[in-house]
Amino acid sequence: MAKLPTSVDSIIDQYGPHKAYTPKTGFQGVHEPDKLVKTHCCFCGMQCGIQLKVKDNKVAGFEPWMEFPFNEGRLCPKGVQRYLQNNHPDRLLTPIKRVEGKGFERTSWEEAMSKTVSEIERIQTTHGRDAFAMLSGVSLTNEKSYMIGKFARVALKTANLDYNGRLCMVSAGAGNKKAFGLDRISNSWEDLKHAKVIIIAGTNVSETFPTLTHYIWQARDNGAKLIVIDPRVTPIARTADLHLPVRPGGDSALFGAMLKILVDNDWLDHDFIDNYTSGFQESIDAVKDYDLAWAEEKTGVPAAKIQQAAEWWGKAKTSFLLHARGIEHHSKGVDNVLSCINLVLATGRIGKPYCGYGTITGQGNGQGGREHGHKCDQLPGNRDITNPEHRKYIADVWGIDEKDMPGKGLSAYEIIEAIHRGEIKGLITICFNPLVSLPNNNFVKEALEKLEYYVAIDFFLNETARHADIILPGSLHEEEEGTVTTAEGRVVKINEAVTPPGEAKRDSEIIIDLAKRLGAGDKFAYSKAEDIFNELRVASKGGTADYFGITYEKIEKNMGVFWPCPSEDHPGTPRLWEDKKFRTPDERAHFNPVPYREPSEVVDKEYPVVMTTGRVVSQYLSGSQTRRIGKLVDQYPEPLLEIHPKLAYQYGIKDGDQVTVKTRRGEATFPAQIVETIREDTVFIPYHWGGIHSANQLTIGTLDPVSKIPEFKVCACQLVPTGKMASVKVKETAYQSF
Ligand SMILES: Nc1nc2c(c(=O)[nH]1)N[C@H]1C(S)=C(S)[C@@H](COP(=O)(O)OP(=O)(O)OC[C@H]3O[C@@H](n4cnc5c(=O)[nH]c(N)nc54)[C@H](O)[C@@H]3O)O[C@H]1N2
Ligand SMILES: Nc1nc2c(c(=O)[nH]1)N[C@H]1C(S)=C(S)[C@@H](COP(=O)(O)OP(=O)(O)OC[C@H]3O[C@@H](n4cnc5c(=O)[nH]c(N)nc54)[C@H](O)[C@@H]3O)O[C@H]1N2
Ligand code: SF4
Ligand SMILES: [Mo]
Repeated sequence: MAKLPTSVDSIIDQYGPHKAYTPKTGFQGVHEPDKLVKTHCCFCGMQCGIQLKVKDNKVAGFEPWMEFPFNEGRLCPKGVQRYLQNNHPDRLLTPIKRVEGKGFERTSWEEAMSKTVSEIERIQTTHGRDAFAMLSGVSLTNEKSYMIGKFARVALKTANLDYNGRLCMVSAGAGNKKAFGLDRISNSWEDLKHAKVIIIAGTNVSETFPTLTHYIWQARDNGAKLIVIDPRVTPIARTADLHLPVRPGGDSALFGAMLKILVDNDWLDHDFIDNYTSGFQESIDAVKDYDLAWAEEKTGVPAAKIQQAAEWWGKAKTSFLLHARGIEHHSKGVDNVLSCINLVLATGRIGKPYCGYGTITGQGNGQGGREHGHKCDQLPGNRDITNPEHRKYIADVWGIDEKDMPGKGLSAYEIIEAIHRGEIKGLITICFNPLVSLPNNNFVKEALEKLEYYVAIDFFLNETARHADIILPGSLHEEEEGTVTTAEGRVVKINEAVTPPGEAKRDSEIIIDLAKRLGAGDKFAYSKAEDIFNELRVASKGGTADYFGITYEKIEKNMGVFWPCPSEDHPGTPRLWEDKKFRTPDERAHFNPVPYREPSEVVDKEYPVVMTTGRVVSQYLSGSQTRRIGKLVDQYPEPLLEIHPKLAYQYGIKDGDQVTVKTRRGEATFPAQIVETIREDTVFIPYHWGGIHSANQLTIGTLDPVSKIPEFKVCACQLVPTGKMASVKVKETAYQSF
């Protein structure tokens, strides 16, 4: 046995700063920190509070932040490991450039930036301004999101800016805007604890929002009935009173049939419908033929279960309906969302204590990042880039002529399609890994290879950036101050714990430098993050996402402020719609008729199995961050194909066998994990890997016509057992409960 080291320094010498471990202090307790910095987790939309331990300008561990009201110190496996990125050996420390035949070489900032600017100018002069596009991401703070929206329109002067939320919350956003005129969950999580019926549709909360399960369990302790709608018996479904194992793509039929049951039994809030909504009659006309037999056939859910769900929902005194990507990642994602909202409006359970509705926002700043002009059709405050008044207001804030502001651009996947067609020639990406995360990624790869110039800003060399000409080393979450808006609409403060290592720079410094070099320096004269936030406050003023009354001081004092917050003396709005004045033009909440549509690809003789994709607890998004963290990799090292024993038997597949999955887009091979927790006609593959392990080689690029979200959650596939065993030992279960 190796001799145990005796001092902290020798432990660090022997194992490296993050491997240091003593039985007494634990894995991360070795360093006596120089300081503890209160901030938030860099991963999902829960934005759990955490304290980072800083030693010698490095994040060396963490402590729980017990006082932060949402998570009260609780963290999930990703949250407790996130600190391992800061000093990771893969961290990009200098700009690098691709040299044909040689791979990547170190370059100077001056060369990297001047090359980038000259290529932007060359491409835009030759092919027009919109031939240079930008793709961004909402792991970035509100300040960076806002600034990137302004950068694209004022400095780069392109219409083609979009973001990774296009793959995430846009169906919910479009549904919310149609129905309520505003895009935010209606209540804070506190209200969830006291709701008597909770529907959770298409979200594996225990793995994707682990700290939220505490609230659901508290509701159950308080007597709530829990209904889970998912093709898999997810960990939360195992604790549910009712599980509806919907066939992927069937949700709007299910919700339509439930609406019909509410109407047939008069489980309706007539006062609310008559006085505060519009469009009820058209919506119920659209579902008049959706009887239980039809719904059972379309959804694969037994009629009795649909009836039971409708009855519990219909008779509930208080309720909460939550959904996430399971119902939104569809070519009818917006329809699915609207069919949920119809159930909420029919029973009038919104804008009251313990009665709430909303999507669970995915990425760390998925909420704030979708409000302040990061999207191809949007300006700050969730304003509309095609609306003349909105354009004028923002042009004035930015000090530009409204006529010089570009119009609506292409959405994320459409940008890739335009690159493929040769119309877009140049690209900047920041905080996005589209080669792993977009559907049909063989097509995405072809597109990337056609670019004349591509520059990526990231702290790791992700799969997409490998196609870049230049990569600029940006900053981690803990390396720049700012704010993010959590999934419940609470604006919280991200505090800088350390400065970027080596020659890496803060993301905002890189953007500001580029803006200066493109001749727009005077519009980006910020000296600190708070300057950007104060401009954002003014830009959002009067918009639906109004942050005007939020200041850094107020956030710190109250541990977050819920928007809308229109003035400095306003306390913020944890619960929306108490005044029943919706933000639609007629101030009513809108029902929307939802006629049922099939998914864009349905099973047939050639492709007889339904394929769906999603997440596991220990990996995050494209995996570029979590696939570098050893313990998370150990927990789930490679994607497994979840398959029901009956379907496996039909193909002669045994647990651990390698199975090739083929779709009309491509094929990939995965070890089978035989589980009884999935529908017999459906297989599930997590998508956090690139290259030959990527589930997105198989998925379909069909977009929702309104939200432009890709149909990640359903396509048709063939299964071909290869007769080989898996290369790694298959874990006993993909789930971990909390
Ligand atoms: N561990 C982990 N946590 C994360 C993330 C992560 O990558 N890893 N990402 C964050 C982000 S950005 C997001 S968007 C969220 C996503 O959070 P979720 O939406 O909870 O995650 P998914 O796994 O994409 O999908 C959820 C569920 O949808 C089900 N499903 C598939 N098809 C259908 C369908 O047609 N109808 C219904 N009703 N259900 C269906 C799947 O079986 C799956 O259990 O998670 C956030 N949190
Ligand atoms: N098949 C399938 N595909 C999916 C999904 C699915 O369920 N199924 N889900 C979709 C969803 S919901 C989402 S949100 C997308 C996400 O897809 P992506 O946005 O492509 O995934 P990320 O892993 O977040 O990629 C972000 C990159 O940003 C970098 N990054 C993170 N934080 C920062 C920062 O502060 N600054 C800088 N400069 N860089 C940063 C990371 O290192 C990483 O390389 O994937 C989508 N793709
Ligand atoms: S639940 Fe989300 S925010 Fe909280 S620790 Fe886990 S990944 Fe981080
Ligand atoms: Mo997401």
